[in-house]
Amino acid sequence: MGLFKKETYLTRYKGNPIITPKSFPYGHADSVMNCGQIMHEGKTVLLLSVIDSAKKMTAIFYAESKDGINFDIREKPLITGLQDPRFKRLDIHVIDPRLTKIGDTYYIARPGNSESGECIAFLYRTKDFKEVEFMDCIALPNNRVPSLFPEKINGYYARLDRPYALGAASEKASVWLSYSPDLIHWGQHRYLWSGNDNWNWGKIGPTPPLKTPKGWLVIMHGVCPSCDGYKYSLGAWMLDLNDPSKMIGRIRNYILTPDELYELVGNVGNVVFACGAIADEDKDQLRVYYGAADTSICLATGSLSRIIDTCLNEGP
Ligand code: BMA
Repeated sequence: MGLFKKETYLTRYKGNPIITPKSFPYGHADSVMNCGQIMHEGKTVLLLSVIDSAKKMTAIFYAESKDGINFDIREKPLITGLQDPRFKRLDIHVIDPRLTKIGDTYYIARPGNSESGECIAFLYRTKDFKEVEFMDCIALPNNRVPSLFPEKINGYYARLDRPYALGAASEKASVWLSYSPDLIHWGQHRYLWSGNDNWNWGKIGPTPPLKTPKGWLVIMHGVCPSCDGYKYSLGAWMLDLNDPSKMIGRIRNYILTPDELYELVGNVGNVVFACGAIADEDKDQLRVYYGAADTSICLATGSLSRIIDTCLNEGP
């Protein structure tokens, strides 16, 4: 065993990337990237962020797959920029959807543009991924990663987010927990964590927590600034089931970091970015569909129990 031990919590699918701008069937796209993800009627559903920079066009497209590898993308976008008089600034930030099922309803939270600042958070709901209803703006600027829990906790809806990270490494970007009686009005805010490992000290961001018997598993991104920009990696945390303000474990190392050419080079190089993950408990498998270099979609899988147990063994 050498000094530099290789730890592989997630293994890349050998056919990566699985969706690229070139394979996008409906006209030109610069990026088909960061996606919400969930199982729906036995199929894997991805909500894709699609960007055409020349036209300043961003939209979220629905894709589904029976085998989790080959996806059919629906032609009509599921979500486009808001045309709502209450939000007057051009809404061109229709990316990074985070998807959570609560009861029989799917909720989609995404960043949007407001007249007062860069990013606010918009919430939508749907039961069938055909009709989507815009609910409201659920966070003040600059908060772009609202991640809903899949059930109420102690009678309240719950979410993780990261307020006030303006992107600069000097901003301390911490993750907070909030509660709500109705998904619109949020309060009881609790500080959770700021990144302080060498791969995530610049900025961190959560994804919708996955319920496991041992706690809430949260896949997060972490940013390490360098003289050449930022490096985005992925990590894992465990939160207490009854009181998710208590972190009960986290893997100190990343679980995936840019290493392959399609992660190192692209619209924004050195990026692996997840908006969620899917837990296949019967197979003891965690699937993460992640955006690579802000250009394409890739898949990586790992042992669910190994990730959970490593979090717990390494402690809070
Ligand atoms: C983040 C988000 C992501 C993007 C990442 C890397 O701030 O904007 O959509 O993947 O930066 O560029």
